[in-house]
Order: sequence, then structure tokens, then C-alpha cells
Amino acid sequence: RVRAEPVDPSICEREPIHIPGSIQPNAVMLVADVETLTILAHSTNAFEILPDPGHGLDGRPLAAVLPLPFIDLVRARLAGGTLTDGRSVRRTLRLDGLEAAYYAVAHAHAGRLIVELERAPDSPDDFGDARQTDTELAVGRLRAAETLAGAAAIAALEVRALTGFESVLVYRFDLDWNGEAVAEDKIPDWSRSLFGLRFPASDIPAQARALYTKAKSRFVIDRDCVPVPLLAAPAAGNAPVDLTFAQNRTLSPIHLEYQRNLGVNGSMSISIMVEDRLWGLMIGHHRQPHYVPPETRAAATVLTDAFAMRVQEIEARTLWAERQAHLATEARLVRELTRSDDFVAALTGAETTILDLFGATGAGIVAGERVTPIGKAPPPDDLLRLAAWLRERIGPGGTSFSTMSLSADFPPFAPHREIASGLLAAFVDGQRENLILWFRPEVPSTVTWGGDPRKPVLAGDGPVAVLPRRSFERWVEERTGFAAPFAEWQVSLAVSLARAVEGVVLRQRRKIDELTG
Ligand code: BLA
Repeated sequence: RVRAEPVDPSICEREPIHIPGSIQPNAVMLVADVETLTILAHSTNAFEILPDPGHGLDGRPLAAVLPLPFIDLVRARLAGGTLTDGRSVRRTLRLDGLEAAYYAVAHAHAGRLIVELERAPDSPDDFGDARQTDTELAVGRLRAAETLAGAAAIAALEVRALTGFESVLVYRFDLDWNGEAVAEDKIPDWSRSLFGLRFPASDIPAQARALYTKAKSRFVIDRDCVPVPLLAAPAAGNAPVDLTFAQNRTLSPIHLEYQRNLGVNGSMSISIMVEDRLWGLMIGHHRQPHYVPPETRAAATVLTDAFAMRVQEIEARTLWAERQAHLATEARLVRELTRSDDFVAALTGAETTILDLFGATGAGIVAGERVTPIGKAPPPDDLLRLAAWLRERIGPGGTSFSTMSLSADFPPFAPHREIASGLLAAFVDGQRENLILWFRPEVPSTVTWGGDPRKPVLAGDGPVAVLPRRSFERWVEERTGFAAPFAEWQVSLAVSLARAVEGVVLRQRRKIDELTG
């Protein structure tokens, strides 16, 4: 069934996962026009819980099958404009002729009102209050966490305690959308561990990440369930219903195959949003099917949001402290500059030097033909060659350059990989004669992937064209020639320092001109 050669992973991005045309069988779905509230589509299992009027549901008012107070509430929320963008109304309903209560969740999206009905557990929430207290305590513990790793570990533990999954992972995206499991809490008898492993970006393709940025959670009760088709009324045309925000949307079959390969049946993923970016996912895994009731799903989402806020705080605090320290260093350097006639000496010879910035272990200044290396920097001749290359590379008008893999960008520097894999360079003057350089050492690292990242996608020989990889065997990549990347604010700060230097250089020039008349 599987051909050996890898496939271009971008093919995965083309699956329209927001319009699968089916839902999971634990729910019944009714879709109505937002204006008229007449039914335009329904899941084929609707008559399992709703009376069959004999001539189908299409075109009938929603009020004919759902209790009026609920319809009134929906109308009010629609009129108030508070039922879109993932917001919903939730009510427990009694339906005609049925013993059990039903949870109804309604939301509006793309011109449709979507109502999902789920049978409430027979003993709804034996200890609801206790659970609420637990959530509050969990939020308190998150707030007290001092480090990112600490907060992630607490979040995984608390979300697992709440939802009952056998394993909960905190999965964090990097800048290229690869990801890493940065925390794991699991049942002891499951020997598999994904903690610390890396996964390629194509495991969670772009359209899925875009959808997860809008809709905050997904729960799969039973990977192997038979999806229930969503039938659209002919009157509504053939436009498929957009299930972006639906709780019971069926997930991509390719992804479900991936779960099978991972040994996972019931699952969850909740979006971790930090500064409006999808920072990661809170992932739940169960070896058997696993049902999480709606109020617990909502609580897990709140807990995940609390974690996201803590991440934002910790990251902001760390960044702030680092920037403050850098601004203080920059101020000392500028003070030194203004006292001195020789900007090179001011930046490299005093108590505070450019080496005190950006976690650099080496630095240097190229002022025309004069080269001044400090710390662990390549020798002057090589710095001259680098400067010549940078003048070409940055081009006229450019002010800075940074890289985390200099030997890849400029191969003659391969011999200096150990001390100079990272480079941040800023031109001091418009003529681009003078240049400040910061170097970072190579961070020798092994990255352990969950499966071979060069072959994330397999070609199917049968009816399916694309298959996820089968093996999640550890695959170790030795990374050489990489330094920790420079942050954008560091590049900006380098440019601002270079500008301050330019002022001093100009002043010196004027002085020389005056002296030489
Ligand atoms: C979705 N892939 C996902 C999701 C996760 C992963 C968490 C979110 C859906 C969910 O809630 O389960 C991947 N799961 C992981 C990873 C870990 C994990 C990395 O536990 C590690 C700890 N996936 C592939 C390939 C394709 C693919 C080859 O590997 C396509 C050819 C597709 N993955 C894919 C798609 C989705 C997905 C389309 C979206 C599913 C949906 O929401 O419908």
C-alpha cells in the first residue's frame, strides 16, 4: 500500500479540512440560515433524537424541532452580534419524547447558524463544584510558575487530571513551524514517551494551523468511528457547510491514520495562543476511545488559556529584563564614545565593550583597513574578507545583516564555525567603510525527531494518494554550523548603536578637516 519514496509535504496543505461534509457520531447537527432560521442541512442521524415530520427537515423552521426559549436566546444573541468568531450559546435542552437531556451548542459562521446536540451524561457532573475548584487551583499553580518549562509541566499535569487523557503533551512550534514536545504528563503504564522529540512542520499543515488559530479546540472521541454525513438541502445549493468552528467536525482522515500509527485513538488538541500567534498545542492522547463532556472541554480550554497567558508574561518579563540590560550597556558605550576621539578604542578598549552585547563571544570593528577583533573573533585578514563580502551582500542603503549559520552563507568562514557560526553586522556609515561585527559560537546540537523528518509523507499505492509516516522511531540529526539566532530587537539595537557611532565619526571627521584646514 505504501510506495517508498517521499512525497512533497505541501500536498497536505491542500486538504479543505473546514468542509469535511461529516461530523462525529456522538452529535447531531442542524444547520440553518442565520436570517430566517430555516433548516438548510442536517446530519443524517438527526431523526435518532428529533421527531420525523414525515417530509424531512429541510426548509422547516428550526423552532419546529428545538424548544422555543432556546430559539429566542439564539435570536437575541444573533441580533446582538455575539454569536460569531467562535462564540456560542450553550444550553441543556429537553427534547420531546426523550428521557435524556441534551447539550445544545449553537454558533454562527459564514451565513449559517450551526447547532450541535450531544446527549448529556446520565449523571451530569457528580461533583461539578469540586471540578470548578480544581480549575481555580490549577490556574493558581500556573500563575506561580517561574519558568516556561515549569509552567508547561504544570499545565500538562492539570489538563490531564481534568480531562482524563492517558497522556497530555505541551507542543511548541518553532519559527519554521516544526514543533517540540516541551512537557509530557502520562499514565505510568504507557511506556511510549514523546517528551523532547521534534516533529516536522508538515505534521500539522498550514491550513490546519490557520484553522486552529481561529477555532480553539478539537476532540476526537473515537478515531475509528464511522463519520455521519451532513446532508444539505437541494434548495441550499451544493455549497458545503463551513465547519471551522464546529465542535464535532470530523478530522482529516490522513491525520487519523497518523494517530493510528502513533497508537492513539481518542485525542484532543487545544490551541495555545501567545501574542495572537499559534504558539503551540495542548495535545491529549488515549489508547482507547475517550469522551470528554462539553463542560470539561470548556474548562480545559480555559486552563490552556491561563497557561498561554503565563507564557506571555514569562516571555515578556525575560525579554524586558534582557532589553533593559542591553539599553544600559548601550548607554555606557555611547557615553564612552562621546568622551573619545577614537570610536574604535571607545567601543573595544574601555571597561564596557561591544562584547557585552547580544551574548556574543567575539566581536570586531572594521574601520576601513583598520581591523580590531576582540574576544573569540577570527583573525583580521579574514574579517577584512568578511567585510568585503558583507558590502556586496547588504548592498547600498542596507544597514545590517544577521545569520545563525554564517558558514552556510559565506563558506570561507567554515573553518571559524566553532567561534563564528552566528553573525550580527551593522554598518556605521553611509559609505559603508566602517562595520561593527558580533560573533556567536556554534551550538553543537543533536536534534531528536519523532521519525525521519526527511520523509514525513509517503505515497499511497491504493485509493489514498498520501499517507503519513509510519515510524516514529527516534531519528537523530546532528546539527553543525548553527548558533542561537539573533532576535529582531537585537538587530535594531545594533543598528541604533551604529547610528550613534556614525555621529561621533562625523564629528571626528569635521575635527580633522578643521585641523588640516
Ligand atoms: C492535524 N497533526 C494534526 C494535529 C496534531 C498533529 C496534534 C491536530 C489535530 C488533533 O487534534 O489531533 C500532529 N500529534 C501531532 C504531533 C504530535 C502529536 C506532531 O501528538 C507530537 C507530539 N499529517 C501528516 C501528514 C499529513 C498530515 C503527512 O503527518 C498530510 C499529508 C495532515 N495533520 C494533518 C492534517 C491535520 C493534522 C490535515 C488537520 C486535522 C484536522 O483538524 O482536520
